[in-house]
Amino acid sequence: MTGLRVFITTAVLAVSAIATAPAAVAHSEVVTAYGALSDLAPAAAGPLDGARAVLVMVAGDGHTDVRLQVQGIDRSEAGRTFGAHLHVGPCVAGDGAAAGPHYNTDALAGRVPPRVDETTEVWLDFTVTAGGTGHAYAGVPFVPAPGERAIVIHQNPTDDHGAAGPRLACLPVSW
Ligand SMILES: [Cu+2]
Repeated sequence: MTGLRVFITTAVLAVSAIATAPAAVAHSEVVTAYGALSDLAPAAAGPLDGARAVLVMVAGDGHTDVRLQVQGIDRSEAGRTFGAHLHVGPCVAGDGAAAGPHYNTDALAGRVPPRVDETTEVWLDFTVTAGGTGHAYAGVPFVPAPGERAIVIHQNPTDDHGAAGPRLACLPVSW
């Protein structure tokens, strides 16, 4: 847990730096979420069973830095990459569909067709380390609107169309 505490402290320090900077950043906000992942595929044992995660989002001036740290992943999965994204809906154990589609700024703005990439969505794919952890960072040119939302972790890496296969687990994030 020490690593997780350091992670959060770093985010808080970053915000302190923003707060003391000249008025360039009028508003900044930090959102954190942490805890055990909820299982979205409970019918079978999975590589993320028992895993935990920390999410930190630091938003300001139309930009958001998002960091995800996962620990407790089955170490036999070292080297595997999981897709992960911010979804619009809530994280409900056993109900992957509840999380809804990706949080996509174009889709939410009604743009047709929406662009699906790392500038309109929050993609947080991570590759499992030998120690059973995963780390991801996304810097996006928007500030996600508040809501009851979910970070969904998928079976596969995210492809060019934003698809990453079945939903395995999620972390709730509300602000
Ligand atoms: Cu997703």
